[in-house]
Amino acid sequence: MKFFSSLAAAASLLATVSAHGGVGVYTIGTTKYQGWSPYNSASGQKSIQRQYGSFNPLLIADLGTANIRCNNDGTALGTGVSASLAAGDTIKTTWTQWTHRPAAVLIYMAKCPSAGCDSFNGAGAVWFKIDHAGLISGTEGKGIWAGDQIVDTLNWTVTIPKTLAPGPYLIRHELLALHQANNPQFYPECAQLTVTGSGTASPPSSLLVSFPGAYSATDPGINFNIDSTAAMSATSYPIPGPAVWDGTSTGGGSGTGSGSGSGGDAPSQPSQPAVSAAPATTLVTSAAPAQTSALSCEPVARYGQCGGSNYAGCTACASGSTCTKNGDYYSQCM
Ligand SMILES: *[C@@H]1O[C@H](CO)[C@@H](O)[C@H](O)[C@H]1NC(C)=O
Ligand SMILES: [Cu+2]
Repeated sequence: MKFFSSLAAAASLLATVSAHGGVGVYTIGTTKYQGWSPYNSASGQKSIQRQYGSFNPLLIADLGTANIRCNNDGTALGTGVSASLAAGDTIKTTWTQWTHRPAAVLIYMAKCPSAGCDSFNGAGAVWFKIDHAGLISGTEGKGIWAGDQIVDTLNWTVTIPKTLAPGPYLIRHELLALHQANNPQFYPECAQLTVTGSGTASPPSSLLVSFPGAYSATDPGINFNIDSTAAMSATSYPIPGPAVWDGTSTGGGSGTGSGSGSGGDAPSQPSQPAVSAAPATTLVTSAAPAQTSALSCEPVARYGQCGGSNYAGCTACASGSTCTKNGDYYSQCM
């Protein structure tokens, strides 16, 4: 029954990877920077993105570990590459894949030592939040989340505060998936930036947090049950971590708190395109059904896995998408 066993293997592999993703590309102006390829050998890879090991989520049990900083390995150092941009510029991140609609987007930065980010592991109360978005409209249980935009477009755009003092910074993009009751999934990833410009601002110490440390398993946005009765009527979601730094209050000031756990829900940036409630299947365009009849397997839907050296499933993509290599171990219909 080789057919069935390989089908089952393919199905379980798909179940493992299809839901998760990482930032595959950072776009700054017209320049695209490739993210780390977690399914490729680390040896010889160069990326502005810090090394990580898989598309799998971190869980509550990982909150106290350094992995929560920049995924696993959370203390891995840089590979000598950083992206230059001016304060006030935007960064668009494109995830490789994403299927969890109830999810928050949280974006942090940390100033690196003046020598650069390469040898800085991000430890200490150095992180400040520059953007976050959670529930966009409706109720927690049935509403539209920031994760809907990631599912529908795979993109998020953030603006570097234009008052930010120049220098080397890490930027940490995090997706927080909330689809499982009381079992949040964290997908943090870090990249190295060189910020230019004539800004002089830095956030006050009251808004600086550390990873681990910024989140607690008891934070209401983390100890969260999307299936609860309360979630069916609650129209705001308490995003974990500090308030977003608006770029005006500056460091060295009168910070008093620890900076963590305020659950600040500052308005998210208005620059994001509106998200719609359309199901993910609308992304699969149905153009020419021509060659499918010649295939002996069911074509893989967009964003599904279609190749990789340990992959045993169908290598054809549904019409409208093409199989795109993302390292030797992972190809995806895009
Ligand atoms: C997402 O960003 C990529 C890369 O810039 C772009 O090609 C694509 O059109 C964007 N998708 C949407 C839906 O905006
Ligand atoms: Cu997932």
